[in-house]
Amino acid sequence: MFAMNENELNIFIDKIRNAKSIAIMGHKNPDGDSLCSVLALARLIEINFGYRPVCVYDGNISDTLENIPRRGYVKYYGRVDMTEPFDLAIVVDYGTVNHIGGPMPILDKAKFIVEIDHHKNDSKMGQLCLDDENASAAGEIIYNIMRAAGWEYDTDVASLLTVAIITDTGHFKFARNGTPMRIVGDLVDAGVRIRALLDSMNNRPRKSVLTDADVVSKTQFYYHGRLAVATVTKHDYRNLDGRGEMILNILSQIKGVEYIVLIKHQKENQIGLSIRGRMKPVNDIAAAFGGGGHEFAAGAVVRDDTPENVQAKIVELFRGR
Ligand SMILES: [Mn+2]
Repeated sequence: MFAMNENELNIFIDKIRNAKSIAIMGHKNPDGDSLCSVLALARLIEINFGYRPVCVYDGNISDTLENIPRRGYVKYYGRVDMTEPFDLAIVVDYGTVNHIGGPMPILDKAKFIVEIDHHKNDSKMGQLCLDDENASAAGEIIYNIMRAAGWEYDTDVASLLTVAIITDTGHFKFARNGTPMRIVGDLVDAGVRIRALLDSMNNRPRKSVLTDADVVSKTQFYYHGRLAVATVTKHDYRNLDGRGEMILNILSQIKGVEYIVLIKHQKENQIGLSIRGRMKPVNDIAAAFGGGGHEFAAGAVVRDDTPENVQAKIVELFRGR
């Protein structure tokens, strides 16, 4: 397990203890790790320091996260008074400064910034960085801080950290080592009702799930079934939940499929592309459309083109692979 730097931890504790106002935020359109890490840290501060920090977000929160504990404690940035500087701003799981969005004025004015992140980032914004690139989730770092500091916690904290870790590791599939499993094992022993917690995330609107199923049923296959291309029409796009992760998931379960492309007609003159390779890289395909991402999961935004045209280009790019 990652060894928390005692000196840094003491500075963090000191900053919390002496702050009269604290704001905590993650990245825009928060995912399970970002949102739950923010709420877990806020609850830990409340329990251990008797002070409730302000939790802020920008963008949309997925329906799957509507039932997480303490969901009501995170506020849309437009409803937060950002005129007065906060003594302490804590930014969790943010990636890079471009992903902060609306709450940025809080960071511009804050008297002190602490960051807690597991993303690789060459221009850090924290004056104190409790980062760990080997952590599988920001929730894992929060857990390590909690343990190293000997903080008290409750079932809400334990449940939030569990959701953070399980979602960011894709139910442990992307775990970088055994630590996330050990932490969740510990949290379950501490009282997390894992079955009820995960079931509470089955909360998508019917329309959204049925749209996914409809898009999947119209998938086209190329190169002896190795390439699957699905398209979300402009009409269906508004029913899509998030990036269409479920569609990509279902198609990746098909025997023989090696590459999956989802073409999303987001609006007039804008097409989003999600590209996945099951075991082979696809980031060069995204780059051909001016996009990027990870080796096996990449994307792009295409302007001034039709979905039919984009599909034809994609099929050509995969020729010979
Ligand atoms: Mn994360």
